[in-house]
Amino acid sequence: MERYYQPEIETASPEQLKAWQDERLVKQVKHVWDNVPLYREKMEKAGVTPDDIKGTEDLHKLPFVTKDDLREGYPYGLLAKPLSECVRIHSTSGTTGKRVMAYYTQHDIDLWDDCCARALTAAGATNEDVCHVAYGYGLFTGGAGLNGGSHKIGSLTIPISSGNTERQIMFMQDLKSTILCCTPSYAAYLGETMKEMGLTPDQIPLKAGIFGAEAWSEEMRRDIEKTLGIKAYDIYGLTELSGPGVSFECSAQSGMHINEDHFIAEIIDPETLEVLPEGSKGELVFTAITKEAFPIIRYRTKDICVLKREKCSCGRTFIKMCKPMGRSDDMLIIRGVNVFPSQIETVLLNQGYSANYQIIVDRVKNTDTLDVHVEMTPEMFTDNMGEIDRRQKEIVDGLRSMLGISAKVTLVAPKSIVRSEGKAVRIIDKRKI
Ligand code: DLL
Repeated sequence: MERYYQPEIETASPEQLKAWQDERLVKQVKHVWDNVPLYREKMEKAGVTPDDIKGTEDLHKLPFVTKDDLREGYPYGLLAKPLSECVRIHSTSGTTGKRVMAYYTQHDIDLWDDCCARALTAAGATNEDVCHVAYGYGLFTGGAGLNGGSHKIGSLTIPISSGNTERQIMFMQDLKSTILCCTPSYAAYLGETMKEMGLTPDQIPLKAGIFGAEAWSEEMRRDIEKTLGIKAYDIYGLTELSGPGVSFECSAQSGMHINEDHFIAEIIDPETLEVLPEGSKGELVFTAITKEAFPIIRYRTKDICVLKREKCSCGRTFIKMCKPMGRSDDMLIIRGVNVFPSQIETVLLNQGYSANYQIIVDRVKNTDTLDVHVEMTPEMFTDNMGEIDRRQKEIVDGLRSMLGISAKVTLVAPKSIVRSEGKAVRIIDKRKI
Protein backbone atom coordinates (compact mmCIF):
# COMPACT_ATOMS: atom_id res chain seq x y z
CA MET A 1 0.00 0.00 0.00
CA GLU A 2 1.27 3.47 -0.92
CA ARG A 3 2.38 5.52 2.06
CA TYR A 4 2.42 9.31 2.27
CA TYR A 5 4.11 11.69 4.66
CA GLN A 6 1.28 14.26 4.47
CA PRO A 7 -1.61 12.38 2.85
CA GLU A 8 -4.16 15.20 3.12
CA ILE A 9 -1.85 17.45 1.08
CA GLU A 10 -0.27 14.92 -1.28
CA THR A 11 -3.67 13.57 -2.41
CA ALA A 12 -5.64 16.84 -2.18
CA SER A 13 -8.19 17.55 -4.89
CA PRO A 14 -7.12 19.77 -7.80
CA GLU A 15 -9.62 22.41 -6.55
CA GLN A 16 -8.06 22.40 -3.10
CA LEU A 17 -4.55 22.65 -4.55
CA LYS A 18 -5.58 25.60 -6.71
CA ALA A 19 -7.19 27.33 -3.74
CA TRP A 20 -3.96 26.99 -1.73
CA GLN A 21 -1.90 28.25 -4.65
CA ASP A 22 -4.19 31.25 -5.28
CA GLU A 23 -4.17 32.35 -1.68
CA ARG A 24 -0.44 31.84 -1.17
CA LEU A 25 0.56 33.52 -4.42
CA VAL A 26 -1.39 36.67 -3.58
CA LYS A 27 0.26 36.79 -0.16
CA GLN A 28 3.72 36.09 -1.54
CA VAL A 29 3.50 38.85 -4.17
CA LYS A 30 2.61 41.37 -1.43
CA HIS A 31 5.50 40.07 0.66
CA VAL A 32 8.10 40.63 -2.09
CA TRP A 33 6.61 44.00 -3.10
CA ASP A 34 6.86 45.22 0.46
CA ASN A 35 10.26 43.75 1.32
CA VAL A 36 12.49 43.19 -1.71
CA PRO A 37 13.38 46.28 -3.79
CA LEU A 38 14.51 44.14 -6.77
CA TYR A 39 11.03 42.60 -7.13
CA ARG A 40 9.26 45.93 -6.65
CA GLU A 41 11.45 47.57 -9.32
CA LYS A 42 10.89 44.70 -11.76
CA MET A 43 7.14 44.77 -11.15
CA GLU A 44 6.97 48.53 -11.53
CA LYS A 45 8.86 48.26 -14.80
CA ALA A 46 6.38 45.63 -16.00
CA GLY A 47 3.48 47.85 -14.88
CA VAL A 48 2.12 45.35 -12.32
CA THR A 49 1.18 45.92 -8.69
CA PRO A 50 0.09 43.36 -6.08
CA ASP A 51 -3.54 44.38 -6.71
CA ASP A 52 -3.29 42.91 -10.23
CA ILE A 53 -2.55 39.46 -8.84
CA LYS A 54 -5.73 37.72 -7.71
CA GLY A 55 -4.67 34.11 -8.30
CA THR A 56 -2.62 31.73 -10.42
CA GLU A 57 -4.29 32.88 -13.64
CA ASP A 58 -2.50 36.23 -13.15
CA LEU A 59 0.93 34.66 -12.68
CA HIS A 60 1.90 35.36 -16.30
CA LYS A 61 1.71 39.13 -15.58
CA LEU A 62 4.71 38.95 -13.27
CA PRO A 63 8.26 39.47 -14.56
CA PHE A 64 10.77 36.63 -14.69
CA VAL A 65 13.77 36.37 -12.40
CA THR A 66 17.09 34.96 -13.62
CA LYS A 67 20.26 33.71 -12.00
CA ASP A 68 21.94 36.99 -12.97
CA ASP A 69 19.33 38.91 -10.96
CA LEU A 70 20.09 36.74 -7.96
CA ARG A 71 23.85 37.09 -8.40
CA GLU A 72 23.47 40.85 -8.55
CA GLY A 73 21.76 40.71 -5.19
CA TYR A 74 24.80 39.02 -3.58
CA PRO A 75 24.99 38.66 -0.65
CA TYR A 76 21.82 39.99 1.01
CA GLY A 77 20.03 41.94 -1.72
CA LEU A 78 17.06 39.59 -1.97
CA LEU A 79 16.50 39.04 1.71
CA ALA A 80 12.80 39.41 2.55
CA LYS A 81 13.05 38.97 6.33
CA PRO A 82 15.37 40.59 8.87
CA LEU A 83 18.61 38.65 9.21
CA SER A 84 17.77 38.16 12.88
CA GLU A 85 14.91 35.87 11.76
CA CYS A 86 17.17 33.77 9.49
CA VAL A 87 18.85 30.63 10.79
CA ARG A 88 20.84 29.27 7.83
CA ILE A 89 22.29 29.96 4.41
CA HIS A 90 23.14 27.65 1.53
CA SER A 91 24.69 28.56 -1.76
CA THR A 92 25.07 27.30 -5.31
CA SER A 93 28.30 25.74 -6.45
CA GLY A 94 28.77 28.37 -9.19
CA THR A 95 32.32 28.30 -10.45
CA THR A 96 32.26 31.66 -12.17
CA GLY A 97 31.31 35.02 -10.75
CA LYS A 98 29.34 35.57 -7.59
CA ARG A 99 27.42 32.76 -6.02
CA VAL A 100 23.70 32.77 -5.40
CA MET A 101 23.00 32.87 -1.67
CA ALA A 102 19.81 31.34 -0.32
CA TYR A 103 18.60 32.22 3.20
CA TYR A 104 16.17 30.34 5.39
CA THR A 105 14.03 31.09 8.42
CA GLN A 106 13.30 28.17 10.75
CA HIS A 107 9.86 27.96 9.09
CA ASP A 108 11.52 27.69 5.65
CA ILE A 109 13.72 24.84 6.90
CA ASP A 110 10.69 23.05 8.36
CA LEU A 111 8.80 23.17 5.06
CA TRP A 112 11.87 22.10 3.10
CA ASP A 113 12.41 19.14 5.44
CA ASP A 114 8.73 18.18 4.93
CA CYS A 115 9.30 18.10 1.17
CA CYS A 116 12.29 15.78 1.60
CA ALA A 117 10.30 13.65 4.06
CA ARG A 118 7.61 13.24 1.36
CA ALA A 119 10.30 12.06 -1.08
CA LEU A 120 11.76 9.58 1.39
CA THR A 121 8.32 8.21 2.29
CA ALA A 122 7.44 7.83 -1.41
CA ALA A 123 10.61 5.73 -1.77
CA GLY A 124 9.38 3.50 1.05
CA ALA A 125 11.39 4.91 3.98
CA THR A 126 9.97 4.76 7.53
CA ASN A 127 11.29 5.16 11.07
CA GLU A 128 12.51 1.54 10.82
CA ASP A 129 15.02 2.56 8.14
CA VAL A 130 18.65 3.59 8.26
CA CYS A 131 19.15 6.52 5.94
CA HIS A 132 22.67 6.84 4.56
CA VAL A 133 23.09 10.44 3.39
CA ALA A 134 26.11 10.53 1.07
CA TYR A 135 25.26 13.85 -0.60
CA GLY A 136 27.78 16.55 0.27
CA TYR A 137 27.11 18.48 3.48
CA GLY A 138 27.98 22.16 3.69
CA LEU A 139 26.89 24.99 1.44
CA PHE A 140 25.48 22.42 -1.02
CA THR A 141 21.86 21.64 -0.17
CA GLY A 142 21.90 17.87 -0.83
CA GLY A 143 23.21 16.67 2.54
CA ALA A 144 21.23 19.09 4.71
CA GLY A 145 17.97 18.55 2.79
CA LEU A 146 17.85 14.76 2.94
CA ASN A 147 19.21 14.85 6.48
CA GLY A 148 16.27 17.05 7.52
CA GLY A 149 13.74 14.83 5.73
CA SER A 150 15.17 11.72 7.32
CA HIS A 151 14.84 13.27 10.80
CA LYS A 152 11.23 14.20 10.10
CA ILE A 153 10.27 10.60 9.39
CA GLY A 154 12.35 9.33 12.28
CA SER A 155 14.82 7.21 10.30
CA LEU A 156 18.22 6.66 11.84
CA THR A 157 20.29 9.15 9.86
CA ILE A 158 23.93 8.59 8.92
CA PRO A 159 25.32 12.01 7.89
CA ILE A 160 28.32 10.43 6.18
CA SER A 161 28.58 13.03 3.36
CA SER A 162 30.44 12.09 0.17
CA GLY A 163 33.90 10.59 -0.23
CA ASN A 164 35.94 7.81 1.36
CA THR A 165 34.07 5.24 -0.68
CA GLU A 166 35.33 2.06 0.97
CA ARG A 167 34.41 3.40 4.40
CA GLN A 168 30.93 4.17 3.08
CA ILE A 169 30.51 0.54 2.11
CA MET A 170 31.83 -0.70 5.46
CA PHE A 171 29.31 1.55 7.25
CA MET A 172 26.49 0.33 5.02
CA GLN A 173 27.25 -3.23 6.04
CA ASP A 174 27.93 -2.56 9.73
CA LEU A 175 25.07 -0.10 10.34
CA LYS A 176 22.68 -1.84 7.95
CA SER A 177 21.90 1.18 5.77
CA THR A 178 18.65 0.63 3.88
CA ILE A 179 18.15 3.96 2.08
CA LEU A 180 20.98 5.55 0.11
CA CYS A 181 20.89 9.26 -0.77
CA CYS A 182 23.56 10.60 -3.15
CA THR A 183 24.10 11.72 -6.73
CA PRO A 184 23.44 9.03 -9.36
CA SER A 185 27.08 9.18 -10.49
CA TYR A 186 28.25 8.53 -6.93
CA ALA A 187 25.73 5.66 -6.61
CA ALA A 188 27.23 4.13 -9.76
CA TYR A 189 30.73 4.56 -8.32
CA LEU A 190 29.68 2.95 -5.02
CA GLY A 191 28.29 -0.01 -7.02
CA GLU A 192 31.52 -0.32 -8.96
CA THR A 193 33.61 -0.23 -5.79
CA MET A 194 31.44 -2.88 -4.11
CA LYS A 195 31.97 -5.17 -7.06
CA GLU A 196 35.74 -4.63 -6.83
CA MET A 197 35.58 -5.47 -3.14
CA GLY A 198 33.97 -8.78 -4.11
CA LEU A 199 30.55 -7.87 -2.69
CA THR A 200 27.28 -8.90 -4.31
CA PRO A 201 24.05 -6.84 -3.93
CA ASP A 202 22.59 -9.32 -1.43
CA GLN A 203 25.50 -8.63 0.95
CA ILE A 204 24.41 -4.97 1.21
CA PRO A 205 21.17 -4.26 3.11
CA LEU A 206 20.17 -1.30 0.87
CA LYS A 207 16.62 -1.44 -0.52
CA ALA A 208 16.14 1.97 -2.13
CA GLY A 209 18.06 5.04 -3.24
CA ILE A 210 17.11 8.68 -3.75
CA PHE A 211 19.31 10.10 -6.44
CA GLY A 212 19.33 13.56 -7.96
CA ALA A 213 21.20 16.86 -8.35
CA GLU A 214 22.23 15.99 -11.91
CA ALA A 215 20.69 14.58 -15.06
CA TRP A 216 20.66 10.78 -15.33
CA SER A 217 19.10 8.52 -17.90
CA GLU A 218 16.64 5.62 -17.56
CA GLU A 219 19.48 3.36 -18.70
CA MET A 220 21.61 4.56 -15.80
CA ARG A 221 18.69 3.90 -13.44
CA ARG A 222 18.53 0.30 -14.65
CA ASP A 223 22.30 -0.12 -14.16
CA ILE A 224 22.25 1.28 -10.62
CA GLU A 225 19.21 -0.81 -9.65
CA LYS A 226 20.98 -3.93 -10.86
CA THR A 227 24.41 -3.30 -9.33
CA LEU A 228 23.09 -2.19 -5.96
CA GLY A 229 20.03 -4.47 -5.89
CA ILE A 230 17.70 -1.58 -5.05
CA LYS A 231 14.88 0.59 -6.40
CA ALA A 232 16.31 3.91 -7.60
CA TYR A 233 14.13 7.03 -7.27
CA ASP A 234 14.75 10.44 -8.77
CA ILE A 235 14.61 13.66 -6.77
CA TYR A 236 14.87 17.18 -8.16
CA GLY A 237 15.50 20.58 -6.69
CA LEU A 238 17.69 23.64 -6.75
CA THR A 239 19.30 25.89 -4.19
CA GLU A 240 17.23 28.88 -5.31
CA LEU A 241 14.05 26.99 -4.31
CA SER A 242 15.44 25.51 -1.02
CA GLY A 243 17.27 22.48 -2.40
CA PRO A 244 16.25 18.85 -3.02
CA GLY A 245 12.56 17.99 -2.71
CA VAL A 246 10.98 20.45 -5.13
CA SER A 247 9.76 17.25 -6.81
CA PHE A 248 10.21 13.54 -6.20
CA GLU A 249 9.40 10.17 -7.67
CA CYS A 250 6.81 7.76 -6.31
CA SER A 251 6.37 4.00 -6.71
CA ALA A 252 5.33 4.53 -10.35
CA GLN A 253 8.89 5.73 -11.14
CA SER A 254 7.60 7.67 -14.11
CA GLY A 255 8.23 11.35 -13.49
CA MET A 256 8.50 13.47 -10.36
CA HIS A 257 5.55 14.93 -8.46
CA ILE A 258 6.04 18.65 -7.84
CA ASN A 259 5.16 19.77 -4.31
CA GLU A 260 2.49 22.10 -5.61
CA ASP A 261 1.43 23.40 -2.22
CA HIS A 262 4.84 25.14 -2.15
CA PHE A 263 5.86 25.58 -5.79
CA ILE A 264 3.97 26.63 -8.92
CA ALA A 265 5.56 25.31 -12.12
CA GLU A 266 5.29 26.71 -15.64
CA ILE A 267 6.92 25.76 -18.93
CA ILE A 268 8.02 28.57 -21.21
CA ASP A 269 9.58 28.90 -24.61
CA PRO A 270 13.12 30.08 -23.70
CA GLU A 271 13.31 32.24 -26.84
CA THR A 272 9.91 33.99 -26.90
CA LEU A 273 9.29 33.64 -23.11
CA GLU A 274 5.73 32.65 -23.90
CA VAL A 275 4.00 30.25 -21.48
CA LEU A 276 3.45 26.91 -23.24
CA PRO A 277 0.48 24.59 -22.80
CA GLU A 278 0.77 21.51 -20.59
CA GLY A 279 2.66 18.69 -22.28
CA SER A 280 4.99 21.01 -24.23
CA LYS A 281 8.75 20.79 -23.92
CA GLY A 282 10.42 23.97 -22.71
CA GLU A 283 12.18 25.73 -19.84
CA LEU A 284 10.91 25.12 -16.33
CA VAL A 285 9.95 28.22 -14.35
CA PHE A 286 9.12 28.10 -10.65
CA THR A 287 7.40 30.37 -8.17
CA ALA A 288 7.90 29.54 -4.50
CA ILE A 289 4.72 30.50 -2.66
CA THR A 290 5.57 29.65 0.94
CA LYS A 291 9.19 30.68 1.39
CA GLU A 292 9.71 33.56 3.80
CA ALA A 293 13.36 34.63 3.78
CA PHE A 294 14.18 34.08 0.10
CA PRO A 295 10.94 34.07 -1.85
CA ILE A 296 11.36 33.51 -5.51
CA ILE A 297 8.92 34.51 -8.23
CA ARG A 298 8.93 33.08 -11.76
CA TYR A 299 12.51 31.85 -11.59
CA ARG A 300 13.94 30.63 -14.89
CA THR A 301 15.70 27.37 -14.04
CA LYS A 302 17.21 26.72 -17.51
CA ASP A 303 16.14 23.09 -17.07
CA ILE A 304 14.40 21.66 -20.13
CA CYS A 305 11.37 19.64 -19.16
CA VAL A 306 7.76 18.60 -19.80
CA LEU A 307 4.90 18.84 -17.26
CA LYS A 308 1.97 16.43 -17.18
CA ARG A 309 -1.04 16.25 -14.90
CA GLU A 310 -2.25 12.68 -14.99
CA LYS A 311 -3.86 10.18 -12.67
CA CYS A 312 -0.94 8.48 -10.96
CA SER A 313 -1.10 4.92 -9.65
CA CYS A 314 0.37 6.19 -6.35
CA GLY A 315 -2.70 8.34 -5.64
CA ARG A 316 -0.82 11.64 -5.47
CA THR A 317 -2.51 14.49 -7.28
CA PHE A 318 0.52 16.77 -7.72
CA ILE A 319 1.49 17.49 -11.32
CA LYS A 320 4.48 15.51 -12.62
CA MET A 321 7.62 16.71 -14.37
CA CYS A 322 9.67 14.38 -16.58
CA LYS A 323 13.33 13.79 -15.90
CA PRO A 324 14.96 17.08 -16.94
CA MET A 325 16.44 16.51 -20.37
CA GLY A 326 19.40 18.71 -19.55
CA ARG A 327 19.95 22.39 -18.99
CA SER A 328 19.62 24.85 -21.81
CA ASP A 329 23.11 26.05 -20.82
CA ASP A 330 24.45 22.44 -20.98
CA MET A 331 23.05 21.95 -24.43
CA LEU A 332 25.89 21.80 -26.91
CA ILE A 333 25.45 23.24 -30.34
CA ILE A 334 27.79 21.25 -32.52
CA ARG A 335 27.95 22.15 -36.18
CA GLY A 336 24.56 23.77 -35.72
CA VAL A 337 22.96 20.67 -34.20
CA ASN A 338 21.57 20.69 -30.64
CA VAL A 339 23.17 17.91 -28.62
CA PHE A 340 22.23 16.99 -25.06
CA PRO A 341 24.79 14.94 -23.11
CA SER A 342 21.90 12.68 -22.00
CA GLN A 343 21.44 11.53 -25.62
CA ILE A 344 25.08 10.43 -25.74
CA GLU A 345 24.65 8.65 -22.40
CA THR A 346 21.64 6.74 -23.72
CA VAL A 347 23.61 5.43 -26.72
CA LEU A 348 26.53 4.33 -24.53
CA LEU A 349 24.49 2.59 -21.86
CA ASN A 350 22.36 0.82 -24.45
CA GLN A 351 25.57 -0.64 -25.88
CA GLY A 352 26.60 -2.01 -22.49
CA TYR A 353 29.00 0.72 -21.33
CA SER A 354 28.80 2.41 -17.92
CA ALA A 355 28.17 6.12 -17.38
CA ASN A 356 31.91 6.80 -17.25
CA TYR A 357 32.50 8.93 -20.29
CA GLN A 358 33.73 12.37 -21.23
CA ILE A 359 32.57 14.64 -24.02
CA ILE A 360 35.20 16.96 -25.45
CA VAL A 361 34.12 19.67 -27.86
CA ASP A 362 36.57 21.88 -29.70
CA ARG A 363 36.77 24.04 -32.80
CA VAL A 364 39.44 23.13 -35.35
CA LYS A 365 39.78 25.16 -38.54
CA ASN A 366 36.41 26.77 -37.91
CA THR A 367 34.66 23.42 -37.58
CA ASP A 368 33.28 22.01 -34.34
CA THR A 369 34.67 18.66 -33.30
CA LEU A 370 33.01 16.15 -30.97
CA ASP A 371 35.24 13.62 -29.21
CA VAL A 372 33.74 11.08 -26.87
CA HIS A 373 36.00 9.13 -24.53
CA VAL A 374 34.30 6.01 -23.26
CA GLU A 375 35.56 3.64 -20.63
CA MET A 376 35.50 -0.07 -21.37
CA THR A 377 34.01 -2.12 -18.56
CA PRO A 378 36.43 -4.61 -16.94
CA GLU A 379 34.50 -7.45 -18.66
CA MET A 380 35.03 -6.04 -22.15
CA PHE A 381 38.59 -4.81 -21.59
CA THR A 382 40.91 -6.06 -24.33
CA ASP A 383 44.07 -5.02 -26.17
CA ASN A 384 42.85 -6.61 -29.40
CA MET A 385 42.92 -3.62 -31.77
CA GLY A 386 40.46 -5.22 -34.19
CA GLU A 387 37.91 -5.64 -31.40
CA ILE A 388 38.50 -2.09 -30.13
CA ASP A 389 38.02 -0.70 -33.67
CA ARG A 390 34.81 -2.66 -34.08
CA ARG A 391 33.41 -1.37 -30.80
CA GLN A 392 34.41 2.22 -31.53
CA LYS A 393 32.70 2.08 -34.90
CA GLU A 394 29.57 0.67 -33.30
CA ILE A 395 29.39 3.67 -30.95
CA VAL A 396 30.09 6.13 -33.80
CA ASP A 397 27.14 4.59 -35.70
CA GLY A 398 24.90 4.73 -32.62
CA LEU A 399 25.76 8.39 -32.04
CA ARG A 400 25.19 9.26 -35.68
CA SER A 401 21.71 7.80 -35.69
CA MET A 402 20.84 9.46 -32.34
CA LEU A 403 22.36 12.90 -33.02
CA GLY A 404 22.59 13.10 -36.78
CA ILE A 405 26.25 14.12 -36.67
CA SER A 406 29.53 12.24 -36.61
CA ALA A 407 31.76 11.97 -33.58
CA LYS A 408 35.22 10.61 -32.89
CA VAL A 409 35.06 7.87 -30.29
CA THR A 410 38.00 6.62 -28.25
CA LEU A 411 37.69 3.65 -25.95
CA VAL A 412 39.84 3.97 -22.84
CA ALA A 413 40.87 1.55 -20.12
CA PRO A 414 38.58 0.84 -17.15
CA LYS A 415 38.96 3.34 -14.29
CA SER A 416 40.86 5.87 -16.40
CA ILE A 417 38.14 8.55 -16.21
CA VAL A 418 38.07 10.38 -12.89
CA ARG A 419 35.10 9.40 -10.67
CA SER A 420 32.89 12.00 -9.04
CA GLU A 421 31.72 12.01 -5.45
CA GLY A 422 29.17 14.73 -6.20
CA LYS A 423 27.92 16.03 -9.53
CA ALA A 424 29.87 14.46 -12.41
CA VAL A 425 31.72 16.74 -14.84
CA ARG A 426 31.33 15.09 -18.22
CA ILE A 427 31.64 17.94 -20.70
CA ILE A 428 34.80 19.79 -21.63
CA ASP A 429 33.92 22.52 -24.08
CA LYS A 430 37.27 23.91 -25.20
CA ARG A 431 35.50 26.46 -27.41
CA LYS A 432 34.51 28.31 -24.27
CA ILE A 433 37.92 28.15 -22.58
O1 DLL B 1 21.36 20.03 -7.00
C1 DLL B 1 19.75 20.31 -5.23
C2 DLL B 1 19.61 18.82 -5.12
C3 DLL B 1 20.38 18.14 -4.21
C4 DLL B 1 18.66 18.14 -5.88
C5 DLL B 1 20.23 16.77 -4.06
C6 DLL B 1 18.50 16.78 -5.74
C7 DLL B 1 19.27 16.09 -4.83
P1 DLL B 1 21.85 22.97 -7.19
O2 DLL B 1 23.25 22.59 -6.86
O3 DLL B 1 21.45 24.38 -7.01
O4 DLL B 1 20.84 22.14 -6.34
O5 DLL B 1 21.60 22.54 -8.70
C8 DLL B 1 20.34 22.65 -9.29
O6 DLL B 1 20.79 20.71 -10.67
O7 DLL B 1 18.67 23.30 -11.90
C9 DLL B 1 19.19 20.96 -12.39
O8 DLL B 1 19.87 21.45 -13.52
C10 DLL B 1 20.10 19.97 -11.67
N1 DLL B 1 19.28 18.90 -11.05
C11 DLL B 1 18.90 18.82 -9.77
N2 DLL B 1 18.19 17.67 -9.58
C12 DLL B 1 18.14 17.04 -10.79
C13 DLL B 1 17.56 15.83 -11.28
C14 DLL B 1 20.73 20.77 -6.28
N3 DLL B 1 16.92 14.98 -10.48
C15 DLL B 1 20.38 22.09 -10.70
N4 DLL B 1 17.70 15.54 -12.59
C16 DLL B 1 19.01 22.06 -11.34
C17 DLL B 1 18.36 16.38 -13.44
C18 DLL B 1 18.83 17.84 -11.73
N5 DLL B 1 18.94 17.52 -13.03
